Amino acid sequence: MTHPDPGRLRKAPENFISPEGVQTVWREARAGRRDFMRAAFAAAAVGTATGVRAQVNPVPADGGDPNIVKLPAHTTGLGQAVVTDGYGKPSRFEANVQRRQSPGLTQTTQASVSFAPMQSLFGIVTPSGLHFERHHQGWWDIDPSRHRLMVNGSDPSLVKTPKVYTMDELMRLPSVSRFHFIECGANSGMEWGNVAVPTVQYTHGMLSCSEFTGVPLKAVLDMCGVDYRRGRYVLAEGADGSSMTRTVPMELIESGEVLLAYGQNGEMLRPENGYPLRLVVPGVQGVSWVKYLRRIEVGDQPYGAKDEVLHYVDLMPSGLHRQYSSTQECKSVVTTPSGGQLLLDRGYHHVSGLAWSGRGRIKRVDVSVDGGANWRTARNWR
Ligand SMILES: Nc1nc2c(c(=O)[nH]1)N[C@H]1C(S)=C(S)[C@@H](COP(=O)(O)O)O[C@H]1N2
Ligand SMILES: [Mo]
Repeated sequence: MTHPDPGRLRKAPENFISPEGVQTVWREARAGRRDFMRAAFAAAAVGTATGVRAQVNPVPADGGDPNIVKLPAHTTGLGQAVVTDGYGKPSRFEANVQRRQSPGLTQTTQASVSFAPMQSLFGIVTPSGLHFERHHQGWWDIDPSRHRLMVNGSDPSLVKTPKVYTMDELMRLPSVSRFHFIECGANSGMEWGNVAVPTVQYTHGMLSCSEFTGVPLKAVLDMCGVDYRRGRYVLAEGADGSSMTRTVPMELIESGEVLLAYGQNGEMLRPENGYPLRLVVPGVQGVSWVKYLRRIEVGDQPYGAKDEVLHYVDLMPSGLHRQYSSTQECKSVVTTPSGGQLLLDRGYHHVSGLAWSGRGRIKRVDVSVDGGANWRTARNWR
């Protein structure tokens, strides 16, 4: 394949807007001027010359690219020692790749959301430190030696032996490691209105994907002697102050896919993502993935918790609300080039993006660059 022209791309504005710029946006948002945000970010995009991703080789007219002929310090000097940093961090040149909150979106930062920088990521895995966050009452770093998971029945006859597990007891059980995406039910809803910041981070950034490690919930319910004939629902309860509780239908658990997860991308869950224990409910909207999971109750009917009958309901075309929304439907998004990025040249541009579905594997993605008149099948990331 030949790449005729260097098709340069300018990064999305959130990668180089100044701290002062963000402050201004916050101030204006507090004053109720949401439209100002769009304008501010657009201005930031125009006002700076930095952020060009690919430089054309700056070969001087008299010849000799200094990037080749002048030996840099890293070629002639001694590098950094091992364990300069006991937990390695990204390059300083990547410091702008951050999860961010949408200025002015929520009143408090504890009941809020941060968006993953989709425009800067590759493949399907979200680095744990960039995973989106959604907290209803702030996050905690809970001492795992004092964390407990209780399993009981809404009625004593539904669970033969109710049990309380320590983390050590759960982590002794046979585990599985699987890649799953998690998406907040509100993700991409911002596109319905006037999204405050028109970049893929803020329109689709409540989506992340990790390799989760944990014990199938089914295995633990089996150990507790659950009556699966009558116990058709489970209530999952978190330990934070938000009283996050969600009903999970037993079919999902019986499929073996629902996990009591403690691992995320090869290490323990991050505190922001539910350390030391969270529920993983593949294909189901994020709110059911209860973090800081402390209790599982088996019941014979749905629970009607606030986060399923009042919040996280879907408005249907009839005007009625659907409760217990659960499956995340098939979606896709182009991450590069995307909102806020600017094509500086005609020529070769790599188009990449993501597709995901709560109903199983994505087999194929078709892409149109002319508004749907023509379609081409995309290459898979593998
Ligand atoms: N205990 C608890 N679990 C929770 C929440 C919460 O606030 N508290 N938020 C839920 C929502 S709405 C979402 S989208 C996901 C977000 O998970 P993350 O913060 O790991 O991205 O966690 C869910 N589980
Ligand atoms: Mo959510």
